[in-house]
Amino acid sequence: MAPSNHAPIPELYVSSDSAQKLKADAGNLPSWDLTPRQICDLELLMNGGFHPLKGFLTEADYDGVVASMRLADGRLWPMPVNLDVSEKFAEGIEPGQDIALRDQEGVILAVLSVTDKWTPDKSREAKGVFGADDVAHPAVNYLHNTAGPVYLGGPVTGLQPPVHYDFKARRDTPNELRAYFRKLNWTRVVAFQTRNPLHRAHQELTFRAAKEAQANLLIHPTVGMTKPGDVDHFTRVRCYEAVLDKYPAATTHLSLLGLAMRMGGPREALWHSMIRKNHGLTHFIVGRDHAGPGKNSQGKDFYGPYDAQELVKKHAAEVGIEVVPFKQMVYVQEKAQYFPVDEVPEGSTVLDISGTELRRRLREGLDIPDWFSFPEVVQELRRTSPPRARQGFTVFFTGLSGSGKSTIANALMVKLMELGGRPTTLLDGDVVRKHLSSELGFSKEHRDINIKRIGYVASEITKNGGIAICAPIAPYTATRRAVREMIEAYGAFVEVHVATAIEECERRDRKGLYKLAREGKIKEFTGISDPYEVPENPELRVETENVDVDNCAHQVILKLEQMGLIRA
Ligand code: PPS
Repeated sequence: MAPSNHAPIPELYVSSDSAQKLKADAGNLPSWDLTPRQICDLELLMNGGFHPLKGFLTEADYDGVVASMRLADGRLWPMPVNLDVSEKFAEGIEPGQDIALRDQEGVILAVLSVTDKWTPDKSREAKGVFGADDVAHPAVNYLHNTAGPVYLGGPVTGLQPPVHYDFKARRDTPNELRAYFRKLNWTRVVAFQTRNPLHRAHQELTFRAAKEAQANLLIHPTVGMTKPGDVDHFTRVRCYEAVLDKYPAATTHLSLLGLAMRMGGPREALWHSMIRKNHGLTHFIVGRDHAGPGKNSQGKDFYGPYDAQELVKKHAAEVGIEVVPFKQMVYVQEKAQYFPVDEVPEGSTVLDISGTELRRRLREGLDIPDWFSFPEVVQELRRTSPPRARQGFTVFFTGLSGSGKSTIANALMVKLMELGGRPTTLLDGDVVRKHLSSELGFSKEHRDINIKRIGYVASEITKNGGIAICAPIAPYTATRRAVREMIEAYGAFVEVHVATAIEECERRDRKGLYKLAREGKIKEFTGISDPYEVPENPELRVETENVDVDNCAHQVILKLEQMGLIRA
């Protein structure tokens, strides 16, 4: 258990003199450039947020955590915190060696003394930790498609915290929060974890929780990494600041937590409660579907709505924090007031706006009523989420060589330019290969790099309010999904499968490439000697046989209209 709430928690930092010396020496060590998620994890390791961990998990600790939420010595820890690296980097590292951990600018933040190196069974990890090996779960998708294949474990020596340029004054380490509570003599403090903007239901819930626990309130939003597609943290923090004056200043504090969430439901909720204990909290609110990842690939919820509450309650004594469980809050029209869903007076009218419905209203520029949120919050959200018809988006054509992608993409581009309103860029397969990817071939690795480059450029165009039309073959589902995630952070991603059959592409053979591929003169040719994974759920599938180009492009225009992206 963490030390009592007002005593300092152990950190992994050395003194600044030692840090200077270690940094000078670490210049010669092999160094690993940390990913954004690893930077979040490292910060919480170093500042005691992940107490009792003293570094990245060893293999024995990892095995225990995956199987039964326990470190090798039996202490509770529900979430793997690993340093995942590439095979290439791992080849040169042996246990017993130190490595420098650098941020994305190359600054050394810590030294890892490697004690363990292993290749994890990621399916076992997915099933054990997240309950299913299903990439519809964001953390499972991350595990399989982003995390490196080899894990390094061992103790960490902290040299300096990662630098943050935003909201500096609102970020607190566990010891800073503990000192703050000590100074104000706050002996009971309840934490509210959130990855969403605060609306009236949240305010009501937090008021009630503080009252129930007879405690002060810490609004403790996660600003590290949250679920793909969430409102970005800059907007959210502006929203939190906008409503802070609606809370009693003497008993409420706002602090930002740089945690990288996994959306792991019950295990994640338990993890959150331990992190809060480390930050000096005495109570922790767990609401409905805490850290829920959404639906699985069968369209069902990964976890029950109150599973998280149950698991946190079960371990609360061991963690040393009290759970304040909450049912979903809903608005009762007749009473003009919020109630927990199980306390609604009989026969009354319940109003609620789901997250999906809120996004729809923002997208379509529709009314968001005062009973739901605060005008200041809605104004902030509208600033960053203008209606869809004013947002950027990406149309991503995929299909075999010669399927007609480029021709349809060109026609679409002209039609969109006729409509006007947004700058439009065409990233055609051949053109990209000439300008962006001229050094790449057609191995899986090179194709993936090529598509991710296209995705990156398209995401920048989308972010800045333009239209990107992409037309590569993009044969792999996982890569297309990665691009979708990159783009959906900023606007819509419209996948269009140009479903021309291989026989027809080969019959057309406009560039004579199929003939060469059949003769073995072009290797790894998609559809002949290399795979094409057909998209399962594209936004649109167009057939090109016996349909002219104009008609195909028009189908895309209709789809864009239907999605509210253009007003033709
Ligand atoms: S990928 O897989 O998405 O990276 O491919 P892409 O960048 O779209 O490039 C496809 C164009 O390159 C030509 N070409 C090949 N295609 C597939 N396989 C092999 N081995 C190959 N070698 C060259 C081909 O002209 C493709 O253009 P399109 O417009 O698709 O016909």
